Amino acid sequence: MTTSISEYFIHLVRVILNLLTMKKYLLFTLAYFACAFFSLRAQNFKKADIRDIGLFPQQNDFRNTLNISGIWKFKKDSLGVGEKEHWENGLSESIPIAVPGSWNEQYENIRDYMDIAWYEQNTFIPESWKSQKIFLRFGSANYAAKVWLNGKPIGFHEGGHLPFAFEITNEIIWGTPNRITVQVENILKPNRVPPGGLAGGMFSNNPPTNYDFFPYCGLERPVWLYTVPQNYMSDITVKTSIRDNNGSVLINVRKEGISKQGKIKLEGDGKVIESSFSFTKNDATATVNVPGAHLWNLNDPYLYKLTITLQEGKKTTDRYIMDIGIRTVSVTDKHILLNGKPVFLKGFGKHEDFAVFGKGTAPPVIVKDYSLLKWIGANSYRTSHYPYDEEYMNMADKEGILIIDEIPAVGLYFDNNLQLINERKETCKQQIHELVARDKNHPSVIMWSLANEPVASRGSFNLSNKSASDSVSLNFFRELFQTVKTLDDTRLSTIVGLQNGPDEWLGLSDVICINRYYGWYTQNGDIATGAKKLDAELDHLYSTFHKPVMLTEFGTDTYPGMHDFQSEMFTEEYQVQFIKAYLDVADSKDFVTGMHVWAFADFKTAQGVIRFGGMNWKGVFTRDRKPKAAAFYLRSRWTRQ
Ligand code: GCB
Repeated sequence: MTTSISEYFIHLVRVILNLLTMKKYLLFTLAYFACAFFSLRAQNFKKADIRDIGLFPQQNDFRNTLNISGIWKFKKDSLGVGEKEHWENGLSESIPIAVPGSWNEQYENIRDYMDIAWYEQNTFIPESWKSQKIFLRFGSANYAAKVWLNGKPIGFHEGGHLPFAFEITNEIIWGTPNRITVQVENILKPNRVPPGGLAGGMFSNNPPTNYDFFPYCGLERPVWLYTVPQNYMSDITVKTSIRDNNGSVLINVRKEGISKQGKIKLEGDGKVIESSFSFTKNDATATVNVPGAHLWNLNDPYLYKLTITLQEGKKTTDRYIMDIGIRTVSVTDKHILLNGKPVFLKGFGKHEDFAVFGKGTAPPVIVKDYSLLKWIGANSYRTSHYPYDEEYMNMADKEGILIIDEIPAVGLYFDNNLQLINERKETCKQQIHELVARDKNHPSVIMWSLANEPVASRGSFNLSNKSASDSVSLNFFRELFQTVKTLDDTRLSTIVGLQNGPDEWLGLSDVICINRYYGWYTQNGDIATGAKKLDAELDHLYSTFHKPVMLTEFGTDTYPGMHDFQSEMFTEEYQVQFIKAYLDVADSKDFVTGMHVWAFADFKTAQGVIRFGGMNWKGVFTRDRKPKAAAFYLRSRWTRQ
């Protein structure tokens, strides 16, 4: 067969076209694999597993801990180039930053920086840890965090005030420092909890939060390395009940690995009670009866020492020790009951907030706050508006202070954007799971708070009940209540309602919790009329719901040192008169089960016209914990026999 020149030419063109198409495919294939490679890399950021936060790191004969808080390296990433430039391989041109601590207060020019920043710390891992499983745990990272170890992606977590941990055993390099890199991102966004990045609204302010406290960010709680044995307890849940004089302690143990049995030792009141358990799959349950139990109470917060061990025959292979309180919490139509007896909650809504520390864990402030709570005669507080550092919870157990434990669901609103609403709902549910996992064994925690002041629509104090009764918002809250009740049937739960806010959601709560400011935000300067409005509303709420009612907030901005003879807003006298009027109204109603003054101490907010100097001045103590006149007034009233 002969080939003409023209045929040859056509063939050549075809070959070239084929090659070009192949090249196109080649390029396409290369691009595909590159994308797959990078997305695989992204997938390597494992979502933090809730099962890793149940047990706080513990140093004992089977477990080790190393607190790696201190001065870390820090670098802003306002252009968002860190990941592309692989900052996880070492931070250049960094500045020092304290961990724990909010970054906003540590330099004069990053107060309002709400974006991405990188942290780095380098540390050896002790040789003696080699045979164990090793975890890296963050008390919190506000708001979202990605973690690398020695340049390898380890995991991510979202949500600003709860702990997360990752196992890092296989990524450790022995005999040389290991580089821990954390990218923290705190862009204020409407789909987050709490929501931010919204213009206008009730808190038309800067930075644009949808809530009334400064959106501090960074690694705000301690960072730990810790170990557990290869076969270990990953969680312990303790529930207590009382019949007559006798206590009953129901213990659930969850394990990882091959252990089949364990032992329980409960020590207290001069007695030791021992018991044992066997696992079915990974879970074991045991009940310890405590005849004549020494109950955990407000004036006598008695704690038993509970030791749980895993056993292989006679050999102990893991141990966890915790303090537990035997007590019950319940509710009638008028009262909260502690150990079957009515308890009236006296105390405050608080904040984690202090100069320079921001929202960073500050142990001297924690101790000081408990000493002031005791001094003033308070018996309780609410962790408004997010979970606090774990040391607050440990102290509450020891000091006999009752806690209303709140998830960060402040500033929720229901517009027509279903997608945003659903994203926030899923985040709230995750936060409930994490909070219960973290705090379920604290006798001090008596109630879960699932939201503070949700509104039907943003932007006004005139909130229509119509949109609150729609199925979207009602189902939203029903789901949150269902979630918490399924996880914990031993405590109460509530959502905190806003003044002029809708009633519909309140009925889902075990205790009707409301924040009221008649005589402050409304009825300005007129405490007497404000108190009358409160009186009428309390009666209305009780006759509607037949449930105990509690004021979770009431107070006035009070500039320390400002005085007058006649009632005048912002003076110390006005704060005293306002608090007195509200407490008097509450005393006249047998269904009011608690009064929490807003707030314990002055605290930093975003800037706006109602926040002079970027501060909320409703503290009964100043930000540096000095008493205003109201502190002495409350002490005289709350310590009276
Ligand atoms: C509220 C909020 C709280 C505010 C307070 C106030 O109702 O729950 O976060 O700080 O009022 O002082 O306006």
